[in-house]
Amino acid sequence: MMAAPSPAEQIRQDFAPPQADVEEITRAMEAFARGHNSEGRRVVLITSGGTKVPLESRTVRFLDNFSSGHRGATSAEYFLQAGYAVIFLHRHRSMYPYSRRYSALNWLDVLRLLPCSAPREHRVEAVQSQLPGIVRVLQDYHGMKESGRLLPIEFNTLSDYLHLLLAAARALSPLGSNALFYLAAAVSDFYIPASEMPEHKIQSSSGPLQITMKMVPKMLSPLVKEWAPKAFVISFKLETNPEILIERARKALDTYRHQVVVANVLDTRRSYVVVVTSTEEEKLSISDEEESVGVEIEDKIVKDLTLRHTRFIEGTELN
Ligand code: PAZ
Repeated sequence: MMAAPSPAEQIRQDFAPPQADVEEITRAMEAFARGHNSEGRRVVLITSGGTKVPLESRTVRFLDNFSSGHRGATSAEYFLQAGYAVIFLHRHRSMYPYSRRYSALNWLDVLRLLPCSAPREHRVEAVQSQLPGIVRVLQDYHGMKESGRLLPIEFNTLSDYLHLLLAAARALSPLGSNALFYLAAAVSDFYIPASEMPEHKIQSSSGPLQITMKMVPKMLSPLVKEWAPKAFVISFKLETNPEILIERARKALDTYRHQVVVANVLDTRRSYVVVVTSTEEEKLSISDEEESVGVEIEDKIVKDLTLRHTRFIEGTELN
């Protein structure tokens, strides 16, 4: 009997070649990680946003999910604030650190034309009252850019995501326990192998659609065991039923043997999470009062996790 392919082989065999230039991005991630590590800085890989699973190879239709990328983009800001260098692996057009605060704006409503003295010339001005907190945000954004501590990398499809996660794990592996994986993206559990996917648009004239999807290989298992075995790894678990949340988070910890699962429920994910480890369940929440003054749950999550990461590096946090 033939052995089942490893997740890395399954990705190469079953998925369309990535649209992203994985080799070039890998070199950029390696140089980024090496450079910051040599300056004594920890490096976090944040995954963020949902994934798009094509149903046809010349894709007209795809399966998507709800994730906006808010968790990943917001957490990236707090990791930068905590002194980390951040590789931000995010879905194209999902939320982005700093600009995420204004993602609901229509820019044309924020900009105003000012007449100039020269005929037919105009200047453009932003209406500051429509951009709450913009001065501070601009200062933080430009400060972060000058520091060179954010490496943004985009993915479009599930295939891109899987190839880039593998590449990122290999780039961060040499950092040992100084590397942190913060896997907040909502990744599809199902896909159609490239060899079974129709090339052209599925015709509605053929009647109701029945599709069979395969399980996406679980990347956490080889990540923890082979690709970056010394790193501090945090996965997220989302459920809609609060009653099974902790049990599912514990199951993930037992299966993959990584350090932390951050458990959250769809409807309450902005104000309540549980940080689950093999020995603890730490509940983090945002009160109405905190919310009214702009406190964000990601601030608490990142504070909690960076402390655990320090203890992990020092060997005082349970592995
Ligand atoms: O991206 P977002 O801010 O809208 O949502 C965040 C989240 C719920 C996707 C994240 O916290 C999470 O739980 N990610 C893992 C989802 C899962 O695969 O279980």
